[in-house]
Amino acid sequence: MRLSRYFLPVLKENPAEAQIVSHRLMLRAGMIKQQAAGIYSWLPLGFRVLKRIEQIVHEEQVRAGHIPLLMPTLQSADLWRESGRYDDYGQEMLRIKDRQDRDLLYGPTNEEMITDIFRSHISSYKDLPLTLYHIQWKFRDEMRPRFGVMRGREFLMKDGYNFDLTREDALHAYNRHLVSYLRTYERMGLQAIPMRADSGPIGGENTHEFLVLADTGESEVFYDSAVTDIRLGARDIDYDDKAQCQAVMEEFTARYARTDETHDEAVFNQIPEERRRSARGIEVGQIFYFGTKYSEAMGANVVTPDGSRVPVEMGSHGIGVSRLLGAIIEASHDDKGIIWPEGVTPFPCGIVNLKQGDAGTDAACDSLYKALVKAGLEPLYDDRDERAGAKFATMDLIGLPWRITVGPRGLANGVVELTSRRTGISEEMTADAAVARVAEIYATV
Ligand code: 5CA
Repeated sequence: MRLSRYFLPVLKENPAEAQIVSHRLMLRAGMIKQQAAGIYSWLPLGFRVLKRIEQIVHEEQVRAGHIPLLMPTLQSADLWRESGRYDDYGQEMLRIKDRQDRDLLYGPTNEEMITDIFRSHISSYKDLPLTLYHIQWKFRDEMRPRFGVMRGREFLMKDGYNFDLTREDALHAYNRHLVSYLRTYERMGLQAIPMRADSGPIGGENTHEFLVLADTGESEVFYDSAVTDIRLGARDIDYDDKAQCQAVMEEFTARYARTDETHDEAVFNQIPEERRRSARGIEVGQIFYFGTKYSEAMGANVVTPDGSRVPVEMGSHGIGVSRLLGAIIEASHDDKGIIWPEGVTPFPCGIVNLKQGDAGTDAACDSLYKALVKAGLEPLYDDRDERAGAKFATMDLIGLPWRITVGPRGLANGVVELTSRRTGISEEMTADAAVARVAEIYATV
């Protein structure tokens, strides 16, 4: 993409309405535009990151054996009357009437609808286990939408639902989700710690929230600092292996880590004092096991091997896809702008032409551009007729992890400059070597 032809409406000034750094940087980098309180348009740069995040979520869900589908944003109120949540959900639910005066709602979550799909088509244990998920817009009429995409009213969520015959199988689904979420967040360059939480309006006895530690987070959390030392890394996971998933779940949840809702001072105080931490965090996901809460209310039953009929065991599992953009920026920025982890960056690298209009640098940038595209690494090429300083400032603000700078002096020596956004370290090398290096970096992402 050539910047001269792109739509990147960066802001020079700090927008007054933004209270936290991620919101400020998303507005300044031209990623989003607010359309109403908590409702945003995703401008091209923000949209690219959103799609990258969605892609990672999809890949890790499919790897865990979960099946994608797509349910609508609008739902019939009747379904929610069956579970009893139409009245319980309160003012967060956006209620709508159609021209026939029928009650609809903009879905805040999909337990009822997925249970309806299940009961319409499945009635035997032979079709279990089954986990279905989608990535779809939700609406919650939050009392205080704020911090940009962090607490929106309209927001993108991945929500998945498992159906199992037994409690043991449903707990395996819970563990499988926990492991797949760890991998998902790590691929985005994030450490998200599973913490014991409260199940709120979703219900159920077992629930963990995934928290990214950040001073600007809305949740208050308490944990044993040892939890921050563990990583899933590249270990091989067999998602069908119950014992393995259970062992990973135990490894990541054995230590004290809780949100304020479940915090227990007496238990917390048993941790050695130097490891006790209280901090703030951003909730980027939550998993729930709630057994037969919805299946019983809505008559989603299955025939067991011995011929009896039982309500299906269920859980639901959510990732805050649009919130993740804010969380990643909170965790990865400096005073010049965003620093995207390679896994989610909108463009793998930028090209800066220091002397636009110079036949030599223009030709070198063009051939560099083509070589990167050929390697599957679409660059963002700043081909505007601007000062070098302005081009660098834009690149730093939008946070591409790698930048290749092409200038007449370097070209005279046959080199370009490859710069890491994270470390600021630059290295001179031939254009071919720079392409090879960037390709090598992304090969492992
Ligand atoms: N049905 C369950 C799981 S599928 C559910 O709705 N869970 S949830 O309420 O915890 O939401 C899942 C994730 O969506 C949260 O962890 C959070 O990351 C994200 N989320 C929730 N509310 C908002 C909001 N107002 N703005 C942005 N993201 C949100």
